[in-house]
Amino acid sequence: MTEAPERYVGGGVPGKEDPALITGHANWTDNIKLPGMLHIALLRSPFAHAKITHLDVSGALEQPGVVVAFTGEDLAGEWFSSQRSSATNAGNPVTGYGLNFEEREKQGAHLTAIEDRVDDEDVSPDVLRNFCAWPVTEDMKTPTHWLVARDEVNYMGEPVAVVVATDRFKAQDALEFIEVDYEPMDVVVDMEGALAEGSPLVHEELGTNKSYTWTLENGDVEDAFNKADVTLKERYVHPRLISNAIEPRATVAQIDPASGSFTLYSATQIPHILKHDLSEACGIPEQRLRVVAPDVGGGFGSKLNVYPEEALTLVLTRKLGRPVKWVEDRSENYQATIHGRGQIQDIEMAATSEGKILGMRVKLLADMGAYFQVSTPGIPLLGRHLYAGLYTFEAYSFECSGVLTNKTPTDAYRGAGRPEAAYAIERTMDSLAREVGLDPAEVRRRNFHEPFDAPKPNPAGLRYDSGNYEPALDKAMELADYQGLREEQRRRRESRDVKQLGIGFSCYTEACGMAPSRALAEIDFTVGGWETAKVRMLPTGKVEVVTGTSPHGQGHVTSWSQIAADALGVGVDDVEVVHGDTAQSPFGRDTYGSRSVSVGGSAVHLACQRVLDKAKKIAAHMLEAAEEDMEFEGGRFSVAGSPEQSVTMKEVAKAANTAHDLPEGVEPGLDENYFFDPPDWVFPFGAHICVVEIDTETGRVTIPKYVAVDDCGTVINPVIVDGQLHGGIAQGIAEALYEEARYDEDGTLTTASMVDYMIPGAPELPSYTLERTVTPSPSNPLGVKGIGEAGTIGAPPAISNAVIDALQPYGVKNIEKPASPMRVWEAIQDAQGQASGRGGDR
Ligand code: MCN
Repeated sequence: MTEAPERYVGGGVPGKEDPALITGHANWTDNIKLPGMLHIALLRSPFAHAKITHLDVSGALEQPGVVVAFTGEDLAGEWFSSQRSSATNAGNPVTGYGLNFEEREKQGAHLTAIEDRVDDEDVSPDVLRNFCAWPVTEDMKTPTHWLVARDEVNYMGEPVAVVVATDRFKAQDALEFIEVDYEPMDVVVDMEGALAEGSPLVHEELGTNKSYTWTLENGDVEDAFNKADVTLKERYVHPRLISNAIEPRATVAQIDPASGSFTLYSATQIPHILKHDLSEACGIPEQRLRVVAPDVGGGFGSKLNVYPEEALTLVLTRKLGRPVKWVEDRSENYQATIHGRGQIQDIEMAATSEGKILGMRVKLLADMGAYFQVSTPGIPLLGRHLYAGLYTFEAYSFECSGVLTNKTPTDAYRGAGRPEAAYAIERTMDSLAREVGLDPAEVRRRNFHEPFDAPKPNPAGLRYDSGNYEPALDKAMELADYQGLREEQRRRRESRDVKQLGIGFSCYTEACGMAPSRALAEIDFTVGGWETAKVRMLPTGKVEVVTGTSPHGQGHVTSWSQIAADALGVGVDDVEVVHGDTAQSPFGRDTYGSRSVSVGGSAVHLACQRVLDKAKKIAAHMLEAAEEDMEFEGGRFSVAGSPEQSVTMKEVAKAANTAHDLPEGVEPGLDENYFFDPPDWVFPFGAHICVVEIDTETGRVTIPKYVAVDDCGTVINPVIVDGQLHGGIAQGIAEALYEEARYDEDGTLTTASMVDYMIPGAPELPSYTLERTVTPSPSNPLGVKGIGEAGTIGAPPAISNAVIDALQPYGVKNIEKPASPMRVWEAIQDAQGQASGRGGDR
């Protein structure tokens, strides 16, 4: 056993999983090669809205290496059928379908005839409505979503047909030989247009493009506005974003014909949710489906989903009896993996002339795209209570309408609903500061909640766990040298420097670790908020931690090892962390919403406590002492007052395992489980200050300084936390200055590749100054709050505020995201034009 330091938690233990990931030894889904494996490629619609009038896949069948091809109509009977599971149960699932694969392959036959196709009437409408786990209102309109289109396509990139071949490239090449005719239909792209009288409909059968309207009111908003000295009205538009994980999606499905069991490997964030949903969708008994998330190269929310391709590989392996693989290419990633954001916000604020907020009205339009994925309708609502930010005031109202459009479905992208909320309130705070003539830091201070260490409701009625906001702001201002920056700004303004300086603040909070489960029921989220951990002390004193979380870049192996090593008094390298395989961790709620440390890390800690409690009983028995007299330190139990009477954890583990002499009633083994369902969410917060330099001749924005002081409660691993902030802030900078998924009026994604979709690289990013304050959370035993999304939530408003601040001499009030050189330059030209009476000519 390695010598354990006093405490690992809080130390920068080097990433245990990193060497494999950065030296080419990771096990990506695309590395999986199974004997007899087939590959699929999907024909995708080039139209955003069209009827399929003719579709014939037979041409593809004649191409080299092609085994079979299917239309959506062919596969319609594969989904959501209760009969399907009984068919699978009835002996060999391959022959159960009457498909003798070898024979068909020899004949090169077209397997479109499916004997037991299920009639539409037999398909439960509820499950057919897709994988959506979040019906947000009772009257929400949910489009029917066939995983491969049947007679109509509703966004560019929607799957229309699938080719199965002996290699990926042959499958891809054969797509060209599929005959398909489309009859284009009117396209709905813009949300306000979608809601206008007489707009074409995305889904005729729904009779409207509005899926739902969700409202909330807390306090007397009318009164707040009536008595206000100052009222503000702002509009912010959040373009769609594409998550661009380094590893695109990939999936391999394998059937074991002998047992009728299935294994699905997927580059997913959610193996457990996937297992449940696919078992229902494909009619595979849950106990016969194992889902494995091997090493996963990032997700940023986009892999928190259940996708048609995962279901397709599964039903095709069932049909064909051979392993089936699909690997996404980058253009598919742009068109057919969910997009994030896509909101129009109308924000009103009422305040006194001293800058004290009285009330807020928030009205959103949220772009759902053409169909619902797992959380599509709920994502904008994740921000519903957070538009109040860190501030206290009397009255708040919120309304959000989900709008269907002929575009790729939206869903969670890093922050998911919370960045939009933080952006709106923090931009509005700067507007308020300008309106009442206060420094932006001062206006925030005047509205902060007083420090609190027990749950306290915010103006929207949501309880924050703990908070102390001013120290973070003070620290950030000190690190940024705020006074010095303002002086430098004044100097540049006075000298009409070409490069103007802007200083932007963002004091954000966010909500992580959605819980407890019964509260999720109240917000209609149909999954639980708990997490589980199993901790086993092996006979040699080593430790195995099985977690229900599923890391894809967040370093859980390292963090969970630190937590377990501290709790059990072993070395960090004595702990093995197992994750991402439903056969090893049958229960879990996976990784998203920066929930893993507060819920999953806490579950590890609590399972360790159970191991410790049992070990203590055994140690007391070994030492012939009372259990109450046992002390535990540095991996050793000793008797209080007689430290020489002691046994090590390793000795206890061995005794527990041999079970030769255990106390009466104590079971052998040290193997404990914990399901942790936290009492509440956690609310990290922080203060970010961004300094921008704007070249007023070109509109180019650069960031010479970025300071972030974040508070995520107790820190488990400062190096990982800094890494999460680096990545998160980089994505925030991307959102504020570079990235935007754009569609033309025909619903064609015009930023459909990395050439057109501007992802910033290292040269565009600054070196960050990071600091922390620590306000422990009362919602979990570790006192931790999440950090995985904090940077992405805190950064965009700080950057946009800095851009607007730099352009104050020109009177610019708003520039839509991303503040590209063209937009900034145009705003300057417009302002100058107006100043010289030339306004309105561009
Ligand atoms: N941590 C810590 N101390 C704290 C808080 C967190 O040491 N007080 C550590 C944790 O132990 C964990 C890491 O920071 O190792 C992140 O923990 P947490 O904040 O709980 O977030 P999750 O692990 O649940 O990760 C999800 C979050 C989300 S929602 C997105 S999106 C995201 C993100 O994490 N996507 C990522 N970070 C990402 N990082 C990478 N590399 N790739 C992605 O796709």
